Amino acid sequence: YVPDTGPRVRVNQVGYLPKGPKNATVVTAATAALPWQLKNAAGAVVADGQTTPRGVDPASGQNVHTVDFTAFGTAGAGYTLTADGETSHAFDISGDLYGQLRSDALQVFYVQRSGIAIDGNLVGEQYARPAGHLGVAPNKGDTDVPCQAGVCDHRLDVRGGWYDAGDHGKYVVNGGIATYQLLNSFERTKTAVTAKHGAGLGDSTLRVPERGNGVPDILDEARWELEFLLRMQIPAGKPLAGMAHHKIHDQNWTGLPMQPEDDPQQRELHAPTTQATLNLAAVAAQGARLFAPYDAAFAARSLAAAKTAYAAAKANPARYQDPNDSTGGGTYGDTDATDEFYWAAAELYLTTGDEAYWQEVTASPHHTADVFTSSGFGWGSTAALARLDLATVPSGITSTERQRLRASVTAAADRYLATVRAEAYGLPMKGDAGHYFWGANSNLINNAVVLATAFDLTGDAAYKDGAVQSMDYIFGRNALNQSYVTGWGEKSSQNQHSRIFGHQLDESLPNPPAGTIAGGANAGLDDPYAKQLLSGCKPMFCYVDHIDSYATNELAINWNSALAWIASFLADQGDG
Ligand code: 9MR
Repeated sequence: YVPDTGPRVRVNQVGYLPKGPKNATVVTAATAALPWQLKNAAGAVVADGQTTPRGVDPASGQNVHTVDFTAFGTAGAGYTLTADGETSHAFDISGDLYGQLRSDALQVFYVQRSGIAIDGNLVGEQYARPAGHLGVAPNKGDTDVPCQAGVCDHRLDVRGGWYDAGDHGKYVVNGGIATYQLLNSFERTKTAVTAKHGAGLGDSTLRVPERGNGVPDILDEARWELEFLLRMQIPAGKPLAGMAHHKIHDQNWTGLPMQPEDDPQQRELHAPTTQATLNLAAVAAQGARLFAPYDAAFAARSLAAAKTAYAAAKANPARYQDPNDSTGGGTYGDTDATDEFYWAAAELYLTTGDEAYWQEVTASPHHTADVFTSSGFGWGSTAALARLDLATVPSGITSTERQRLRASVTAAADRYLATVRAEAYGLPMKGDAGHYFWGANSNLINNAVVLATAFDLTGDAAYKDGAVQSMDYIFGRNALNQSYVTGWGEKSSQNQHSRIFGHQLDESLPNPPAGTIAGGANAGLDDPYAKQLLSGCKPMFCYVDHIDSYATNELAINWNSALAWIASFLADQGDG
């Protein structure tokens, strides 16, 4: 199988910010420097120079050169870059490049909502659908869900929330990080100098049915999941009260495509876990401080649930998810809850200022550890979420301590910058197979989030440029010449694994909407379709835009939350 990778000059197909970094990669057999030319839409050469030979790139196996045309900053549409007789896809240079991406990345959460009809007036008629999983036949529904055999005797109403990904499962662990990233995108606007006080995330800015209710739209979207997470908590009086069920999904896997309202399977609650309980504690605490100005009662309810959850986790510190619990839904298994304890304690401290939670924070082994790994944070490694909030959210932390926390963020950012510079495709992810795993597009974006946060903390433009440049990979500056975000770039992913958006299987159904990011290249080839098609692939080639390849081409809320966060940051950099 030889993928069509188009022109050998690889650019960010969306484009470049006028004052931002502008880099490209050329795939060539040449070993000596080559001339390059930047042309405007009329074909006139507006800049030129010499490439920098980079040798063989381990991630792609290709001999490559890089081009740096940062010095050219004239806004316009339809630029192309030519080198070695090849001309890149066309791209823009514009300060307004990413404004719409913020809104597109966030509309994906709305179309993933469970338990509510999707309004075509908001997102387009092709995405309109009836509410799913409300107990209307053939659904068994999420309104009165029993536990798996032997797990519990109660039933819960766990309607709402977002479908996790291409499946119809709802997982507290993954809902946690996704909700955190939406809430954090909003919280950032309170302190980040470039965030322009939440422009683009406020009321009536996004495609949500709650627009116009006086609450910032991104909080409305996050609340849809937060309410679901609160419903997953075991009520007082029941065994393990205060703990959160790990997940709820179908008894057996359903096929593709499958609309939520057509799902006939029995839904079941799975055993509570320490990690799920701490995810709930963390985001309910975080939500409590952010909702306080808009809905004091909801904020109080969230905070109470967070405190109860934290106490329940302390009493049950090692109830881990069964690694074999993968029939009908994913596992989200994790055998270390210390990072979730750190995260939950940090959020509870930041919301309450309570000394007891600060003691929990400082007692955590993560508090003095380096929490930023080269692989980036994700659903199973959440200590970085705590650290980023401790470093950015105003609190009573002493200035010496805050300085230490902030220095840990900039030290990590320095390492990611070094990787961006070392990688011939300019991404903050190292080039060996071990870094290209399931969903790694989100991990590399999360490294860009750390770079962006370092910029917010210091104002040092090198960090901003590193974050901006990191996204070139996502939008097409890669071995496959592939933009991983639907509708963004000349050649973008569109057949992400999804039961709802199954156009590739049924033409009457739409593709995922604009702003949907694919999991990305995964050297693990963890699905049969990728395995048979791509065996032997170099890491950056281990991707196919086919609906069957769930391990390289699924959509997921925790991946889109990373995109939404960075999109909001990028949109704020406008003319920067
Ligand atoms: O994103 C998850 C990835 O980190 C794991 O390696 C993978 C296998 O356990 O599962 C991914 O999560 C999937 C979840 O289990 C079920 N819904 C779809 C998720 C995205 O593929």
